[in-house]
Amino acid sequence: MRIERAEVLVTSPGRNFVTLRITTTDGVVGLGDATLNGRELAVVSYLRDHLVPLLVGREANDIEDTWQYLYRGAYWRRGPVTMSAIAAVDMALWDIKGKVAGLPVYQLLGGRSRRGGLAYGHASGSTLEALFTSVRNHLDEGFRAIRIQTGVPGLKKIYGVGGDQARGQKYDYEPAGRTAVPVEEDWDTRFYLQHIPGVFEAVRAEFGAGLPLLHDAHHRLTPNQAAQLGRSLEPYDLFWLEDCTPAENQEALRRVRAMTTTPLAIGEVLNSVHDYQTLITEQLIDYVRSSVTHGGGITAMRKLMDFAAIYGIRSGFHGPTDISPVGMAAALHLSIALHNFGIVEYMPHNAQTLEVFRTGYTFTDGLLDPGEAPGLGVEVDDELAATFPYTPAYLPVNRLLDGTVHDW
Ligand code: EZ4
Ligand code: CO
Repeated sequence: MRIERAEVLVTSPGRNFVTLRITTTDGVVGLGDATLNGRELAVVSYLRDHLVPLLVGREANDIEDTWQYLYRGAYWRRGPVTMSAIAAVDMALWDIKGKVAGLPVYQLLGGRSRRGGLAYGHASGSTLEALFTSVRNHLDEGFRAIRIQTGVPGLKKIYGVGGDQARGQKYDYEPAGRTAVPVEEDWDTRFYLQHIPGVFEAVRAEFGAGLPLLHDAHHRLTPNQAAQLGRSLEPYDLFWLEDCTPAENQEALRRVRAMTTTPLAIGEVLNSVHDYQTLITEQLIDYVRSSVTHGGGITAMRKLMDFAAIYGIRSGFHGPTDISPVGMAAALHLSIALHNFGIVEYMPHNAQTLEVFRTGYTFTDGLLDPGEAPGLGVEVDDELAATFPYTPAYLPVNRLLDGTVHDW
């Protein structure tokens, strides 16, 4: 069974998604997600101009060989563009293998390790009252673990805070703005560090000790600041503190780790096992945060998670709306199969996206399940996809109050 055709679909049903579709000589179709938020067309070119011509005629069954051929064969290794493109090929080939076998992909990865994957939702509010409303909405929707992000007095617009909701409203946080240049947000670490412990104290007082709570510092702190935050949050028993320092400096986590028992997750911007080598071997983190979409696909993420398992480190795959339903499905098949699964992020896509991508995964009693359809279990509606053309959109840029560019 050879690869006959590979096409790159770009669609923007509310936000941009890049999908690779591979068709075999037997007429089997596989889908892969290659969405890289704010740099989508770079991956489109990598796929269309450089990978598709290499794929046509290759044996569709040989996933590992194709992965190595694309990774080592490029000479230029790693990086988000390369790894997202390889991920899409990898997912599409697993999708095909599952369809040919008549099995969901998780069965090919060793079968089920649990009933479902614990998912967390992302609650936010500009004020405590708005945050509580958002938490209640998530609890009503069935979430059993919740990430908490809030406005900070003195700052206008910061990471992770969407429009305030009324009770019963669906959450619609979308960081990428459909603007020609990025919107700018502001930041002051002192204001933030002074405010956040009180937020968690209030959330615990309102919602009790049992609810798993998470928080994302979005790469903004120094190791000392991260250690201070981790210590000040210890009384509130976080499930994790995410991306506390810029992820590319693995050694920075040594100091944070030595100073606090708050569990640490890192890596949504990392895309290779080598980015985690020190983090894993020195046990500096508790959760691997990469997505299957940006981490080189199921093949690469399985190896990374098996490496992490030896050190007692678990998965916490990135699952924002900029991971397409195809990428989400791939993450769920892997999550359900891994022994060292921890939690998975779930930010439901909007209705238009779920018309373009018909999914088979389910969310019940706080748990996500990839479903039993052969392959990944996601189909794309071409004609509908084509009615949503690519629209430039960018993640925000962040500045300190004096105008200095800071990590967003
Ligand atoms: O900034 O998905 O944990 N989630 C996050 C996200 C990321 C965006 C980047 O595309 O930090 O909101
Ligand atoms: Co994050």
